[in-house]
Amino acid sequence: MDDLRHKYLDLISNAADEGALEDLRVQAVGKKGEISLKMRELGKMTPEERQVMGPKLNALKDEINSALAAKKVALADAALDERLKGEWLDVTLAGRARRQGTIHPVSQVMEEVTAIFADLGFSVAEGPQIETDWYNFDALNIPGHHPARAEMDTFYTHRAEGDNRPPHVLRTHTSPVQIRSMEKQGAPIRIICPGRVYRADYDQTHTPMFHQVEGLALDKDISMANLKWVLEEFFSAFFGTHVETRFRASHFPFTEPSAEVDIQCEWVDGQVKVGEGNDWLEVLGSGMVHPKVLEAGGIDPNEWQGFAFGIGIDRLAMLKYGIPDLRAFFDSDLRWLRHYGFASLDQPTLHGGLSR
Ligand code: 2NL
Repeated sequence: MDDLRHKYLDLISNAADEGALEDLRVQAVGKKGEISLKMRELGKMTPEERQVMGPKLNALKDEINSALAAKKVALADAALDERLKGEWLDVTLAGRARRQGTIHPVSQVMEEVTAIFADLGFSVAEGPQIETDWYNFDALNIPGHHPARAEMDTFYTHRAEGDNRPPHVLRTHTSPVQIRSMEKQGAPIRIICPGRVYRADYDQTHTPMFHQVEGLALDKDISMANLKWVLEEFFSAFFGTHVETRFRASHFPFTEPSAEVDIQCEWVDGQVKVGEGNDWLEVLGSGMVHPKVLEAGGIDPNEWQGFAFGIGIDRLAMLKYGIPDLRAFFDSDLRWLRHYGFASLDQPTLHGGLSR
């Protein structure tokens, strides 16, 4: 009995893993194990022998089972310790530095423009970039033979062969958003419509996609005088200095009368400076909304009138932030974006002087 006891307690304490431990269990207390065989021999003993040997064998079996169970727990603990050592990780270490992205000058200027016009009582309206030719042209009093409709300027979508409906177009201005807004909310209305527009044109100063913001104000008695005040207020806030405007008579199909608007500027060392000075820079088109356009938007031109204007956001960004080349705007060159981009938390507010 003592030999058996020492043998198995030794083997158990030296078992290397759970597999070895299971082999030992089978070998000692399994059905055909050494201890089990001894217990079977009890039957051949005298009752007196049995009375002594029975309890001793039972006690030995219990002791071995306990040793097996204790060793199993010890092995599992050791395995866990080993894993924890290998997988240990210092969660208090500083993270790997990652470069922050920047806000594109176009996005920055859109936010600035939106903030200024919000202060003047205009809300923002948005609409689809793929339009029907009615919203993009007809509703704006641009007839079928007008040069703006010429294939070279407008991107047309594809129609299946035999489908003779007029194709959709990539909007060439954000005016369709204003037609949709007039239809939806009627007059009075004061909105600006910023967004992407598309024209088939690519050179030093034109990209096939660019950004525009149009404005629309309709009420009972809105005049060109209100337009001039709103635009001077806008440019002065945007450039952070008093800016005079000059209106020159012009022509657009969607306004009557129409005016092109110049802002006061000055050339210093080959660079244009807005405000002050005696030079003029053309920056936008505007006018009183044409009665036919009001009608297209479901508004009675005998009751309502107002102004509209359109201005290029990309060029505003170039002017304000001294960016020389328009095409670089859309190259996604990270060096350019880091140089001309804005910190994401440096958002424009009127009380913060818009930026910087
Ligand atoms: C430009 C400047 C302009 C408008 C856009 C407009 C929109 C509606 C009605 C009337 Cl819904 N006008 N927008 C007005 C004048 C000029 O864009 O230089 N365009 C060629």
